[in-house]
Amino acid sequence: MKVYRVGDVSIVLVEGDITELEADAIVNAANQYLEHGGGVALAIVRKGGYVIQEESREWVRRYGPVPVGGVAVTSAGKLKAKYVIHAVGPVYGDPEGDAKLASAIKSALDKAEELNLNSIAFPAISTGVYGYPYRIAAEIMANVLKNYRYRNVKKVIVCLYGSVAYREFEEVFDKVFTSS
Ligand code: AR6
Repeated sequence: MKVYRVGDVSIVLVEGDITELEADAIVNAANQYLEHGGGVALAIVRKGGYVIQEESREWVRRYGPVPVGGVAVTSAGKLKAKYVIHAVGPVYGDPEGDAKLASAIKSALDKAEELNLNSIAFPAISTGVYGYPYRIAAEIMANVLKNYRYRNVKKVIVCLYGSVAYREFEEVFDKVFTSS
């Protein structure tokens, strides 16, 4: 674990399973249809309960597919969190992908602020099925977290699955958060 600071906000890098974390919201790495069939999405539904999948389908029925770079919110079922914020990242190779990944992260923070939350936990969106290299995803995330205008949010957890992902994010975060 490692803690960085942006003003009075703590950015906490941890290695592990995001479904185990205590935070007001956990972010899911979702697809546009909120069909949680693999990766961290499936882990969230397995642990939190099928109610998360059902509420996700209801969200899509009501509002249509989530745009890439956008978010949707459901309850968190049996998870410790209050909400799951489903963020849709880009597939690696999308020419606008980097901007869309930044947008997905920023939109999740905006939603947390809108819900008046204190803490939020992110996985490494787009670095699994969607193929982003950890390093690029880490640079994009670090820059969004560094420049965001936080209001209520005081703690952002970034949860990496496995030591390879953790080390890559740590290297990038060390650089981005220690330079001014
Ligand atoms: N906790 C934290 N991180 C995890 C966990 C976990 N339990 N499980 C996997 N990861 P992915 P994407 C990491 O594929 O690339 C799904 O099918 C994983 O190692 O979950 O945005 C969705 O439904 C990787 O670093 O998301 C979409 O269709 C990161 O989470 C599609 O995949 C993201 O990997 C989204 O692809």
